[in-house]
Amino acid sequence: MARIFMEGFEHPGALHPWMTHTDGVGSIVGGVARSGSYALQLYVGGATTPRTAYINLPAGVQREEFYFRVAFRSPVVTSQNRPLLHVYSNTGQELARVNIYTTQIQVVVLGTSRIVSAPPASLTNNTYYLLELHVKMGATEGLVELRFGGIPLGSWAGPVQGTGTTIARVWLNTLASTATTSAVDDIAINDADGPVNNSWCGDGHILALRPTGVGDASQWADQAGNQAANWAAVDEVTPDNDTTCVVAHSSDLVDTYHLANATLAEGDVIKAVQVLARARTLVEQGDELLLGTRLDSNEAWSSPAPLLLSYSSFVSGVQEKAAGNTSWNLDKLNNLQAGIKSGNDS
Ligand SMILES: [Ca+2]
Ligand SMILES: [Ca+2]
Repeated sequence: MARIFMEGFEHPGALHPWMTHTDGVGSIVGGVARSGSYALQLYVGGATTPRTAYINLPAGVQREEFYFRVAFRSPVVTSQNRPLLHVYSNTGQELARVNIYTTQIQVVVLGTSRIVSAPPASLTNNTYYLLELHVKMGATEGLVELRFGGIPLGSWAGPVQGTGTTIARVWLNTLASTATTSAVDDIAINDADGPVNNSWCGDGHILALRPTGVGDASQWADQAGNQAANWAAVDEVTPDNDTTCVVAHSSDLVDTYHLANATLAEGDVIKAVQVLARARTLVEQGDELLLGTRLDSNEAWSSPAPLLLSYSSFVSGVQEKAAGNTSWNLDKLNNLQAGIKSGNDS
């Protein structure tokens, strides 16, 4: 593990795996993206309760140390305290919180203000900024470090433990009280392990490449029977669930799809690839789905994931290396096929 999570919010209408606070705001919208076409919007809309969205990290990827990255923009950067990012332990305790003010950024560690810094430049409304936070738990030798736009803004060493043992939940808060153009995008989490992506996430853009053609395998069926090919049933931007979809009625059936070509700027590098799909089981909860990639004749599949009766989002493991443990490049990315495989039929 190293890059354990990334989210570009390129699936409008499908917030999962992000969950909203019980007062329920948080939607994937166009027009305010930093990368791709969509971003997560959080706003209050006249109420006073802060709006939040959060993810719970599965037990298998919880760690004592993470590097977080979030790009955020707000129409109303004011002198008022705007909590942006919260990091919680597995006992539900807030380990660290980043507050944004017009001229100040503050990190609160276990309830006490530990880092206070001016931003490198005064914050401008409706402009994206990159915020990174390093949290290392420790009863006495914990560490919290803050970067803004890639520039170190402060650190604090001391107890970062509380009652928990791992970092288990990430919250995002609204930055706006009334306007609707606040947004977050390009979220990434690295742990400290592995040969790559094992430290600060740095700048980065998360792009979606959707199916554009049939791949080497086409064993699923076009459920509606009204598409030119399987890939055309799974290429839409806003998921239409059962309206157009592919279906498998037995295990080990594979569909792979060629993807739209990516465009990179000079000097861009590809750090990781992940396959995302929306899926459900038709009959019995517990049927499984695998997600993977095919590059030339090399396939890489994630572990089987159990499906629910209603649609939800699934992601493959993050593939930091291409076939043969080689680095990704544009040629490999543009030859890559995304795949689905039916798992056990429970
Ligand atoms: Ca995006
Ligand atoms: Ca579809």
